[in-house]
Amino acid sequence: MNKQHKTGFVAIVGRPNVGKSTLLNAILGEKVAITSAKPQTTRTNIQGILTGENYQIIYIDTPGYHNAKDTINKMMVQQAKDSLDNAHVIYLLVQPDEFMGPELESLIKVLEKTDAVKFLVVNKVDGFKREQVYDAANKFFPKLQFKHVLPVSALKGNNVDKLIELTVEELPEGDALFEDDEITTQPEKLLVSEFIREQVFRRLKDEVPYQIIVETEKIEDRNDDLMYIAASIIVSRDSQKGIVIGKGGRELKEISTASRVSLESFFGVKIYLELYVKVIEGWQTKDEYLRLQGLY
Ligand code: GDP
Ligand code: K
Ligand code: MG
Repeated sequence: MNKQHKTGFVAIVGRPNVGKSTLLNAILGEKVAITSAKPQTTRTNIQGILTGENYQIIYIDTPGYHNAKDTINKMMVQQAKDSLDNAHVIYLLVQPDEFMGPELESLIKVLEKTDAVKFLVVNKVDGFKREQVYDAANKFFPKLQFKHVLPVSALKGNNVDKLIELTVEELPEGDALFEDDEITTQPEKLLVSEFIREQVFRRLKDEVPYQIIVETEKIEDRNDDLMYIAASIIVSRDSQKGIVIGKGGRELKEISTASRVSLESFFGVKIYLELYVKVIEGWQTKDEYLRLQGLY
């Protein structure tokens, strides 16, 4: 074993919408986790791998910690808890205007029981005054033994390098677990589904995004620079199908175009995307669909 090399796991946890997935993407310099202005965009733990000269960090981006009521949301919160088991370092991500509610209290109680080194990461500093950032740090700091308190902007990339540097210091010695060109462990089909689901989350209002799941049926390399993808947006009711398709098919067309653009930028090839909408009543309670989402 190369004595100088360090390898370890880092879990990114916090309340919904504080910017966990945006931070992971900023750290990797590549989008592997979908993001949106809506809470509960992330449904499963997503692994992102950062390989440096003499280190490898396996990051786990988690669904937001919230008071879950239904099966899928309970599974999402369980994913966040599972991520803590193997973590060497845990980032508790907060934003300056966050208050110390019961959900955060309970997350902190869970964190107290882990042996991992904890960092308090105050995100979105670009949108707040300096005093608000200090206030946030003071509010959360006494609650848990944090090794570092670091203000960052995941969106602008401020202090992200510093965060990585401080993290590497805490990792144990060990060989790399992944090839250096691997940036995520998500299966390709799930990744494609997620990129499409992101556009549904970004474009559609209210409840509909929470009632959909995406199934990628086919991915084929047609030649060196053309990839064919067939996928379906699955809704649970007919009325939702109409909303996803939109007047004269406009909404579906926009979702499809935006998905294609982000998939092309990820894969670096032209994409031919065939996107359908299907109704499957009660997919939320069916194992095969929860598995499709990477739950279980
Ligand atoms: P998650 O639910 O914690 O994974 O949060 P997301 O990464 O999906 O981000 C939620 C929202 O916060 C999105 O609209 C992001 O663009 C926004 N956001 C994330 N990081 C920052 C940041 O550093 N500054 C600002 N202004 N917005 C951010
Ligand atoms: K979000
Ligand atoms: Mg997220």
